[in-house]
Amino acid sequence: MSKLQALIFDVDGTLADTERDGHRIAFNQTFAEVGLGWSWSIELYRELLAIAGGKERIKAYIHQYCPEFEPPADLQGWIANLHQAKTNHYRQLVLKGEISLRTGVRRLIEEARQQQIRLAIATTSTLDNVTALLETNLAPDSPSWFEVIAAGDVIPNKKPAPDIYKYVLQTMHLQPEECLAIEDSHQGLKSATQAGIKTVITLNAYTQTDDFSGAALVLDHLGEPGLPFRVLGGSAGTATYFNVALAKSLLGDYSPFQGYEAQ
Ligand code: XBP
Ligand code: MG
Repeated sequence: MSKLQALIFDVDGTLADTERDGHRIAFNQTFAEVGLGWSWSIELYRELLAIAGGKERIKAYIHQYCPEFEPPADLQGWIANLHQAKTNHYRQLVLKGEISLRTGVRRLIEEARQQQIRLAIATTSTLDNVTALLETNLAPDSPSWFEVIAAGDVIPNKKPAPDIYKYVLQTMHLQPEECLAIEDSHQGLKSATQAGIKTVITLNAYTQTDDFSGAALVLDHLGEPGLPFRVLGGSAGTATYFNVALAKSLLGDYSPFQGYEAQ
């Protein structure tokens, strides 16, 4: 029996390029709505993405960039309300179809389902954001395709801490060696690998200069039969797009495709 039992997907930057034209826009819409005069440029947001979690990101921004800001007595409560408004704006963007899945994501998920590979999600983002993205872009019932959608504050320590991936393993009663994680960032790679899970990276414009040491494979995207991926780290043998057979080979399973070097 193959060691591969489950694929665990990150969301932001992995299932879809959600940050620059999604979350960042939703934050700015919210700041404008409440008259804060804050606006996160594409470049500033790149820096702020080093902080996982929207609430944590707002708090870090205040401390690093707003010395004149007079925090309300209940800063945590104030940030939570602001973040809920941001989540509402983000969901609207997603529900309008303004965020689409990345190359190969739908194909890989559907292939995994056909081959009874279990599916899970491990994300820092808010659960409502994830369900909106799945229902709008995959299928109305697609959240139920994932045995676990581990999101946001379900764990105390967000990525790069391993908590979110350990939560998925515990909930699914799986060992790390039975799973493969698909991520987009150094933070996500650290989180998954610290939980003992081999990790494939599909980088993006915000994460292309991240340190991906320790990744099983680094790709520009998952590819499609007619749209080969570029291998930027590790070895995919003769594969030109990421599928279940390649996932199995990365776990050292036998692969029907010649040329793979078991990792
Ligand atoms: C990326 C994150 C999230 C999003 C914003 O999550 O760090 O915080 O940037 O979403 P992922 P929230 O683990 O999927 O890459 O505002 O809901 O946190
Ligand atoms: Mg991500």
